[in-house]
Amino acid sequence: MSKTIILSNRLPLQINITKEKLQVTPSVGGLATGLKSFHREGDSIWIGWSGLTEEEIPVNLKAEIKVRAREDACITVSFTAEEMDGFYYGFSNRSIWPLFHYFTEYTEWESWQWEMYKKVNQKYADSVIEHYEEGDKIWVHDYQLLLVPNMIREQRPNATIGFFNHIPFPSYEVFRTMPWREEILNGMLGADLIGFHTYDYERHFLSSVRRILRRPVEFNEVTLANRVVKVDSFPMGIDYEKFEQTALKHHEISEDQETELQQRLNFHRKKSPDSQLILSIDRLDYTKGIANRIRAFEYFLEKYPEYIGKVRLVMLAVPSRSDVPQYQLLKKEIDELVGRINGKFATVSWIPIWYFFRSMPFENLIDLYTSCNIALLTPIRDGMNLVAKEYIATRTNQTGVLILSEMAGASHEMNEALIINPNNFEQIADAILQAIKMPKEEQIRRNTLLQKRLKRYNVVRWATDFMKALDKTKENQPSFKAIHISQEIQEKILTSFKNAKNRILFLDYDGTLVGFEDKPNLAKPDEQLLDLIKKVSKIKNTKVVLISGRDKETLGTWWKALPVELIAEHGVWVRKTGKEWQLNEKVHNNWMKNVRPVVETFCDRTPGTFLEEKNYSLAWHYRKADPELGEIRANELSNVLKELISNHGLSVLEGNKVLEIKSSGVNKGKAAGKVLLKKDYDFIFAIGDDWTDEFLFQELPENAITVKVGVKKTAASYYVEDTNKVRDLLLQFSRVH
Ligand code: ADQ
Repeated sequence: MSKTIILSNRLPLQINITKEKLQVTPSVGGLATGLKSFHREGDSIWIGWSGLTEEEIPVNLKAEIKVRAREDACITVSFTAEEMDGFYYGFSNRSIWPLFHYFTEYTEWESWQWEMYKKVNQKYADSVIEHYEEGDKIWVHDYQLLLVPNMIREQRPNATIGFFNHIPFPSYEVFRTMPWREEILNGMLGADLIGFHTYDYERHFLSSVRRILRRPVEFNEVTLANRVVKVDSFPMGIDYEKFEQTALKHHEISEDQETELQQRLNFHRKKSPDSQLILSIDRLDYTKGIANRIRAFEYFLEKYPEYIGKVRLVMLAVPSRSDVPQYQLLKKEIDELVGRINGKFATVSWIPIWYFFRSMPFENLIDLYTSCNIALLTPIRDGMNLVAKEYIATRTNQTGVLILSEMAGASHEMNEALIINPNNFEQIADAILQAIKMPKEEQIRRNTLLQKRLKRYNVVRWATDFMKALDKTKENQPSFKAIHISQEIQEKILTSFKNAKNRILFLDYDGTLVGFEDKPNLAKPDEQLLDLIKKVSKIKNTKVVLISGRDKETLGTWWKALPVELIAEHGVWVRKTGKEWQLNEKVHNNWMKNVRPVVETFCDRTPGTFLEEKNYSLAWHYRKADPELGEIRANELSNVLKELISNHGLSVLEGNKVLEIKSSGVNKGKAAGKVLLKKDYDFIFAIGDDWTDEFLFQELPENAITVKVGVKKTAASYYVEDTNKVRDLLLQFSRVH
């Protein structure tokens, strides 16, 4: 039976060795906590790092670790300390993490760390391959493994691969600063489905793909040479029931069963019943805005001194990544801040901040969530922030106020919280005041709505939705009617080529025989291509027709010496083999004087675009423009032109990064039809890459072999990936005879 392979940097369990004995504890952190429930309920295995380096594992415990992990359907991957240093503490946490959270001043670019990142990603990918069976689904998680999807794809081209990014994806302007940006994007695009927490992250990613890789992006789909990758947002939920049920039980336990922490909390509550506890929980990370939060709390006490002695900040910070210098500095900064503020405001019976720097067992988290009537979460950037959701889930009597940063992904779904800007102390101080004074009915009203939403979209629903969408990506792929020319199909085509008596080949030029250049005149045929076409056109009873939107002068010059027929400007001109150019259609160009100035204004307003004038058509090229602006302006120009030229027998052709205005009656299909009338061909072949070639595919008789270059919607029967494949196919033709 097929299974799901979950892959993340860390396993949901952390293995430690004390006195030669294994100790297994659950891992802390959003990903592990969230995904654990999905893993438990489904048929899946989880591959990841155990938390111990190879050096730390005594030989006699190696097997035991594997067995222990297997009990929880986990598979360990092991790394040396050096690998972890470069991959995890290095590139993951000194390059990607700060960059993706907009802390560009903290980013380091060390090529040895990048090399280690690649190496370790490859190890993870290899481990997946080792456990992969046909039909399995692979779900890769987070920023440490950005290269893995494509590494798996290279070894298992048909695998179903999903990728989810748990942290923000930064705007293009920030992402572009990364030295290995192409590699990172291509790595992620190895997946069939890429998920983010919010639409903004999705938008930023697509924008980077479009601008950096210059890949076509339509809505939320990226078209690659032979696949389409879907990108979507799936806001991660929590195991709502677990938090709700534990909180309900927590309220029922007798005093003597309470934890020590709960007893202390109760003691303080009894001593001053009007006092308020403000909770703050995070990993100790500079993105979480912990220092800002403390300063804002200080500002609150200064602005509203009547609350001195009545409000307390309960701050829990989990140690994290302590091998990275910024985290050590942050620890120092927080220690000092807490010390300074406690020193400044403390009275004999009250201190303003209770600070815990440690990981806490689950029941203590519940003690805190249920005992604090305000939660203050002020990240500067946060992919989602699950603590906000956990806090709301534990408020079983619906009281309590959540103050949440607008920079957390969770703020998009939690509008009923008090949403603040983490850099605006004034606003935070006022939000604390508002929270303290908020009537119970209002708290209940807000939390009821929040709880309803969080309960419905819990972590299992999140994971199920992602997996369903992943299945759909495979269903959607064959919606391209065209079939890929495999080795087997190629053989069949070659056989009918060989057996035919009269052959004709219609070949588009740009994007088919040659790749695109920034300027059209740079895409001249190279020697290898000229040689190849010469060979094919010399085969007996074989006619080669180059059919293009290009002007007759350029085509004529480039293909002067070859025995091929040329069709220029989409069919306006024909040059039979060895003859002069002839007008093929009755067209006029007196409309150009009215249309040219309109196109010119678009050239002026859109840097990188230019106008190409042909004899009977005008083409506006926007390949070199900023991709997003180019698309917007192309759409705008197309609409303007359609209005301008209506009833003039003209049409606007939308080609590959070009808009062309020409006579309506002229197209490649019509031109090819005329050529076919002259002779009875028993092998008709046509190949092209863009929209203008669709006329050709549609017009040709049913038995014609029509081939699209690239994966796009098409009327052609077959497709090949790129121009290299086209040349390869032509080479095979030339070798048949
Ligand atoms: P994190 O940055 O780890 O996750 P978060 O989403 O808040 O942040 O999750 C923290 C988790 O750790 C929570 O489940 C919480 O209960 C637990 N936790 C916190 N303090 C603890 C303590 N002292 N002891 C024990 N457990 C503690 C990353 C991204 C987030 C994203 C998640 C999930 O940075 O933005 O929400 O992944 O995608």
